[in-house]
This record gives sequence, structure tokens and C-alpha cells, in this order.
Amino acid sequence: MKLDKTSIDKLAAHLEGCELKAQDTLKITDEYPEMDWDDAYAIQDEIRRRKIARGTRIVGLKAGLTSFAKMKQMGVSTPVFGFVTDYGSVPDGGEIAIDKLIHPKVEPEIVFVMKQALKGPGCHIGAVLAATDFIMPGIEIIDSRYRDFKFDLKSVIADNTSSARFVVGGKIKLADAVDMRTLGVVMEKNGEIVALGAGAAVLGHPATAIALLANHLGARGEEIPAGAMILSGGITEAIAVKRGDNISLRMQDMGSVGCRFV
Ligand code: OOG
Ligand code: MG
Repeated sequence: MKLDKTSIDKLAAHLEGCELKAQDTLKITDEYPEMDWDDAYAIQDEIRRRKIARGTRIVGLKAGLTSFAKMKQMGVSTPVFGFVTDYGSVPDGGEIAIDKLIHPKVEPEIVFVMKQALKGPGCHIGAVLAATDFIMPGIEIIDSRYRDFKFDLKSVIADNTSSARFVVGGKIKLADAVDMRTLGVVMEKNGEIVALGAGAAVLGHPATAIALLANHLGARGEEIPAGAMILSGGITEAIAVKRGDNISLRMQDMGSVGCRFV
């Protein structure tokens, strides 16, 4: 750790304030170039602590920057991990108030729900599949608090990996009933296809993202709890949305899920 507790608390309050006020900011590594990975996750943890203290429930975990398309779009090369909140949960077909967000983008994701806890190190996709209850289609709405979505990995980790809203729905599938690598996804905006891909875009197999998360948490003495919901990361690049846009995600043999920006 390179930052003291006062700086961590100050940065957490600043970034969470930007989220709650829908205001952007410059990436924090501009002012704190010395900060390290532990500092970045410590800031995210402090944001989580602040939310829980205010009565917010943490309802899931997420992996991000897990596909080549996303890494290329953001100019980074390593996955990141964060959390999603109760107030971020949008019902399938629901409305998302755009003025509560800065510059939202949508991502098609395979969402895992676990039946057993998973603890790294050494977690691999076999362990993930054995511990998975089911998967379902999900749209993640990301909203970086950084101006023009310009950040580096440490800044985006501190900013809870741009977490904002999410929609899950469609049909669930047991992990052994589907080949997640060839699982096709089609995302439409206002009836036009804007992104398409297959599960293998996420680290060769989306369960790899869950294994990396378990190993990441294991290194910190934590685990993925039984029952956890986890967003495994955008399969395609993220698509910008504006007021009035209708988003729908179809996942092969798993129905569709959608939302509307108002
Ligand atoms: C970081 C969050 C990325 C994903 O699925 O790749 C993410 C960002 O691109 O703002 O959630
Ligand atoms: Mg995502």
C-alpha cells in the first residue's frame, strides 16, 4: 500500500460522491500516480463499506475487462473485479433514468448464480462449473465516473469497475446443459443489431472469469459465497446509450432481456 487511510477514505468519498451526483471526474492516478493495486481495491472496499453503512445491500459480484473486445476498447490487458448493489438492479423490461447516470453504456453478459462457495487459489473452470447453480442472460449498464471513460486499471478498480445498473432475466440454464463457449448473443438497440458474439470471447470460456475472481478473492482471504450472483464480463465492446433507447439482448436458447432509458 502506498496511500494512507486518510487518502483512501478521501478518494472513496470523492468517487462515490461522483456516482451519487452523476458527476464526472479526472482519473485519480493523475493526482496519486504512486497508488498501487492494493490501494485501488482498498478504495473500492471503502466505497462498499460506506454503502453498507447507509443500508445498501451488495447483491452480486462482477468481473470486467474479461474479453478482448473490452480490453481493446479500454486500452487495458487485465480483468478487474467489483460489486453490484440493490439499487442497481433493474427489472427485465424496466426503465433506467438516464439523468441519474453520467454516460452509460450497455454490455451483454453471461450471469452466473453459484450453489457452492468457491475459494482460491487454484480455482479452475472445472471447480466453477461444479459450483454453478445456473446461468442466465444479463445486461450490465456501466457508467465510469471518469471523464470520457478515460481511465487506467487502478483508477477503474477504485471506481468499482464502472458498476452502475444491471438487468437479468430470460431463461436460466444449468451449467452442464449449455456449451458456454459457443453460446451466441445478439444485442439490439431500437431494433437494430449493435453487437454480437459468443461466450468464448470472455477469456476462452466465461467460467474462467469466475475462477479468476475466486483466485483474486482467495489471495485476500475472501471467497465467492454460495448463492452469489456474478456478472462474468462484457462479451462485446460496450455500446453507448441515450434517453429513449431500447436495449434488448437475446441469448441462444435462453430468451431475451431488455431495458429502456428514459
Ligand atoms: C470497466 C468495466 C468493464 C466489463 O464487463 O468488461 C466491465 C469499464 O469498461 O468501464 O464491466
Ligand atoms: Mg461488465
